[in-house]
Amino acid sequence: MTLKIYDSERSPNARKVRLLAAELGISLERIPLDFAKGDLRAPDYLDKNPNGTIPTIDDEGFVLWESAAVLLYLAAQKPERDLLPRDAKERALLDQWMFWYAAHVDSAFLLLAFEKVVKSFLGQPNDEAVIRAAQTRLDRFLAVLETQLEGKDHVLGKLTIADFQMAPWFDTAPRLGLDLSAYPNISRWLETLRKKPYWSTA
Ligand SMILES: N[C@@H](CCC(=O)N[C@@H](CS)C(=O)NCC(=O)O)C(=O)O
Repeated sequence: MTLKIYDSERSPNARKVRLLAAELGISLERIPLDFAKGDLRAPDYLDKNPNGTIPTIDDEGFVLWESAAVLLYLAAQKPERDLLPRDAKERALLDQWMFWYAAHVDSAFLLLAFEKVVKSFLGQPNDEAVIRAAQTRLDRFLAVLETQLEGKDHVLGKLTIADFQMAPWFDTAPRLGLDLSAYPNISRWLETLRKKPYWSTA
């Protein structure tokens, strides 16, 4: 199986997929796209992913975008690794945290990254109101994750794809000006994941 990923070193959303693929031993053919050169707006790419975002995967002609959907797809290729619970209630809890993160946290991280990283790269001024709104949302919802991680090594206790969905944005926290010291459980969880041999290279 040759699984292509349309990718960028700079993208935490693409990194979610690279990290999970490394954990599962799935090899990826990486196709790097350059934001600055307009690769994400090229007609050929928009045919694959009309959102013009990354990641997108192409598995022998099966094209899939949205990082959470890609994580679910990859984990389903290796059921024996048990990163996607089979028990209905455990699976429902996984879905709860995956949807929760996508709705509340991922979107706030994306806004912060756009304001603090992309705009400075483009030489555009920051919108302080957007930064404050993203920060307020993170303050609210990171407290929920902090409580969830109390006494646990992983979001659902044992390793699941929820960890891969969430951790890459936290790894970029310093670049976004986000101080994680107020979140000892999140910081501990991140340190546990960072011990994985592929974590710094995937
Ligand atoms: N919800 C999407 C978000 C994808 C996304 O926004 N990716 C960023 C990179 S981390 C991107 O492609 N940004 C370019 C743009 O919005 O034009 C996912 O999880 O895949």
